[in-house]
Amino acid sequence: MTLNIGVIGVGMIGQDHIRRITQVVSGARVTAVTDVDLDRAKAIAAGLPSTKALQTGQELIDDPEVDAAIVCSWGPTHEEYVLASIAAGKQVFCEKPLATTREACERILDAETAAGKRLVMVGFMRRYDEGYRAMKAVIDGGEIGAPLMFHSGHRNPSVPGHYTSDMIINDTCVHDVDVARFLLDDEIVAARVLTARKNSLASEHLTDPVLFIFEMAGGALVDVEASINIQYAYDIRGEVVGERGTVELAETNPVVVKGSGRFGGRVPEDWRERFIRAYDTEFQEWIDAASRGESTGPSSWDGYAATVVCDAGLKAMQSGERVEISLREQPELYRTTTITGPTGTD
Ligand code: NAD
Ligand code: ISE
Repeated sequence: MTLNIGVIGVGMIGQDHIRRITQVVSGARVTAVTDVDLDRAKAIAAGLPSTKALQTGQELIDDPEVDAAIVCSWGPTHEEYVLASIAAGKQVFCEKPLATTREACERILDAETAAGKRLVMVGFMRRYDEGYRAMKAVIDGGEIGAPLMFHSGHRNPSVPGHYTSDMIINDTCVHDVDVARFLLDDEIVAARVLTARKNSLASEHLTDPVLFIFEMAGGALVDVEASINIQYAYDIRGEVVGERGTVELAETNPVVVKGSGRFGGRVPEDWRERFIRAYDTEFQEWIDAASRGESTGPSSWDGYAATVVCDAGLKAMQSGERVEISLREQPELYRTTTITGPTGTD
């Protein structure tokens, strides 16, 4: 079976996912696209075989030639399209964030729970990265003992002009929030944010860098060093310290070059390069599951938890205080697939 996909929002990552679906992974084709910038949607459709440009996201979701939707529009618009996909009974892949408020995420949880089956996957692609998957296998295998701390580094060389002061938490650190829950298989119960001396290369309105600290329900601590103007490269770091050992992400460069009395290798330029294989795997697994009418990977619950933690992080950044976090009771629908891994389906 070939899965017919409709793409809502054909900006930077929407176009990258279209390239991936049409040129890299198998089992799917893009039959429809839409964007508030309709000219952009038409231009993208014109470059693809048998793809139409539709006026609205709702029209795309209702289209009989769309089996499943991908939401790559701006964060505040995600809720509407995810809810419409659930109402239509169609599988939907939603780029992060699932939605921008706790209330919006709860409306999605309610709708999906009422539908009685998982239909939503959230684009937390780090769960598909070989490095993070290998770290998780070591932790779950018990070799390093119970995890005590997770040190995460998320360094962006620069950020686009529209990036606002909140985004270091809810656009950038949201990935560290999800990967902490994934690696440690636990929920986050409190957060605080410390700000360092400001990077003089950051725009006036941005706070950069920050240390976002989480307390996990089981007592482990997580620190996320987030930088958004580090200049030299896109550098993602991670180390879990256990009771009797550690596991950390290796460098991603395939070779080490030695010369002129030095050694070194490439550090990725941006998130597209760093996580290229993770996005490919993420899409292949989503397409395979959606073709069977199933959902896989990070769920609405994971999207909800990440949004709630980021809200708390923003409060902590503004107040300088420790902020406690509570989630609603987890519906049964999410209990078998949450946190423990991206491969479980239901
Ligand atoms: P972008 O601005 O390049 O593209 C967004 C597109 O959505 C634009 O073409 C815009 O016109 C369109 N759009 C906005 N509102 C719309 C609506 N209501 N209906 C239809 N189209 C609409 O942004 P981007 O960088 O591609 O980011 C898009 C989403 O992907 C965001 O949620 C972002 O957080 C997420 N993202 C995820 C990753 C990741 O690593 N997983 C990386 C980058 C972006
Ligand atoms: C971007 O939106 C992403 O999702 C990237 O993965 C992240 O590293 C970056 O900081 C965000 O702005």
